[in-house]
Amino acid sequence: MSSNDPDCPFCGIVAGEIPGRIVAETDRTTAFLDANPLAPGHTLVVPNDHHERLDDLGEDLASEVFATLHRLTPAVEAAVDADATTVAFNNGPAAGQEVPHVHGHVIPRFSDDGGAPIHVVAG
Ligand code: D5M
Repeated sequence: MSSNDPDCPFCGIVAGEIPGRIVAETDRTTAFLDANPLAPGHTLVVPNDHHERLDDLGEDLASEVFATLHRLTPAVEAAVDADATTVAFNNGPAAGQEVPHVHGHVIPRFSDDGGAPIHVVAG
């Protein structure tokens, strides 16, 4: 059984009701390109079920989200010939989380991009 929020854009992408550039899927997770990328190849990984915060996930689902991030990160890096990646979650509105559906950011980094910490805040 999956839980879905009709007002959530990421639930819409997972359900195929909102256009999304999906790059990977497992039974319980989906990865798609960020619509407002901080670097070429910026990808988001979400649990298919709607949960607002990381701490709302059961340990099994949290592990599956991390496993997808773990597999995807080198693939994203290779796809855009990046030198590194920033992998991050904004967990709650005070941390800059704008879409209330858990998502991990995979942001390609390049040796000439300055190496500054990225503040993963939309807008
Ligand atoms: O990051 C939310 C991220 O989600 C931000 O980088 C833009 C992205 N976003 C918002 N709507 C969409 C859709 N429809 N497709 C793809 N990407 C999207 P946060 O950590 O919540 O600040």
